[in-house]
This record gives sequence, structure tokens and C-alpha cells, in this order.
Amino acid sequence: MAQIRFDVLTLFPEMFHGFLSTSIIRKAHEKGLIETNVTNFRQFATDKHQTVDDTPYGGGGGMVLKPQPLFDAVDHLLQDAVKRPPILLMSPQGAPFTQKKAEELAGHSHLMFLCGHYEGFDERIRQNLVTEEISVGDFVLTGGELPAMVIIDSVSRLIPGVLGNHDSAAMDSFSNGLLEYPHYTRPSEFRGMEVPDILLSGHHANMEKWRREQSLKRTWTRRPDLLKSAPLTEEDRKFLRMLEQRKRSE
Ligand code: 4G0
Repeated sequence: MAQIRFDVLTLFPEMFHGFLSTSIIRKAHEKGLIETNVTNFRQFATDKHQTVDDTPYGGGGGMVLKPQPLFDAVDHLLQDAVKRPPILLMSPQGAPFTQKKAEELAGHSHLMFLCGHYEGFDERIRQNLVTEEISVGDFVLTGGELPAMVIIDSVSRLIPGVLGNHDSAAMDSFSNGLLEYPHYTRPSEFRGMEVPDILLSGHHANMEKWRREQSLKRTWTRRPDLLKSAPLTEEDRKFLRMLEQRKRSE
């Protein structure tokens, strides 16, 4: 049995084909670590035109996604399920998706994603089917498919065995609450651009100190909001105070 199963409900299943057949996600499937099932909920429409939307009560423009095809699709997918998974609605009005949320979702054995291309979802879908409404950022897309792929990708890489030891999830940005330090590889000089001397010194403690300070400096410059919740040592705080002083005196 896979570590985690992703069920996706969408009107555009083809959008997932490239994603699911590529690189790390494909390998995770081949290793049996993750399982993804993409369903076109149009197949649960009951009329001969396979209608999934209708005009809104109260008038006004646009179309609203009918509740019946989605409720029936979820019932069908969960008929043999022992417990109900989180049912996530991809929406710009949702709670912000974060690394912390990815870690929480990675603790489940089953997740279900509802993707729409509609301004309007019948409110009963939200209130009685969906357990969480999630947004991947403050922007609007033509549909919830890309956000669902974003979440599936970020959750999958947290499943043990999906990433090689090499790029393990414990190593990256956010795992220590800070942005990453700059990386360099050979050559030590390229078109006149040099690698910082300290990284060529071989002095392990100095290199670690430099990396920590670069992380702190980058976070301070680009994402000062992250410093409020990052675990910082007294030495980190001292370095940040120095950056503040230096800024005030320039
Ligand atoms: C408008 C998610 C658009 C409303 C979905 C869905 C961006 C995001 C869409 C809905 C999306 C995001 C109420 C389901 C589809 N665009 N930022 N487009 N509802 O995560």
C-alpha cells in the first residue's frame, strides 16, 4: 500500500498527465510511495449533455457548479474508504498554503482535491462536502488544477523515500525557518566572478558561520516577517542587531 493516496476531481484531467509522468513524482509512483487517481467529475452528470453547471438563483451573470456531480463523485470515490479524508477546495479565498500545512497534510494517508474553473461553486459544496478551502497565493488562476499540483508536489516530497538522501526535505529553505544561503560550485572563478574566499578556505567552522549569516542576511532583507517565528540563537540575534545598526548608520 502507498504511503498516501491523492484523489483529484477536475474537469481537465489531462492537465495532470505531464505532472504525474515527470521525474520525482513519477518515480514516487513507480516506487509505490504515492498513488494518484484523477477523476473527471463530468462523468457523474446525469443528463445527456453531461451538464455540471447552471445559472445562479437570484440572477446575475456567470454559471455555478451544481452540487450533484461533485457529491456523487466523492460518494463514489469514498464508497470503500474506512475514514473520510480531508476534502480540499482549491480557492483564492482559502487559508494560505504553507510548509507547515504541507507537513500536516503529509501526515494523512488520503487526500482529496476539488478543482473548479468557476467563480461560483454552489455553497452547499463548500459547507457540506469540503473540509478545508486552501489558497496557494494571493492571485487568481483559471482553475484549481495548478494549485492542486502544487500541493501534491509539496506533500509528496515530504513522504520518506520520495526524495533522494541528497536533496532531503530536512535540508531546505523553511525547515530552519530561514531562507537558504548562497551556493557555489566549480570553477572558483567564472568570467571574473569569484567564489567567496571563505568557501575555499576549508575552515569548517568559519564556513558554517558564513552560511548562517548569509541565511540571516537574506531573510532579513527579503522576508523579515520570517524572523519573527524562526528559532534564533543569541549569536543570530546579535548578528541581526548588527545589520540593523549598519542600516541606521548609512
Ligand atoms: C475563483 C485557486 C477561482 C474561485 C483557484 C476557484 C487561484 C487559486 C477559482 C474559486 C483558482 C489559489 C471559489 C473555488 C479557480 N485560482 N490562489 N482558480 N473557488 O490557490
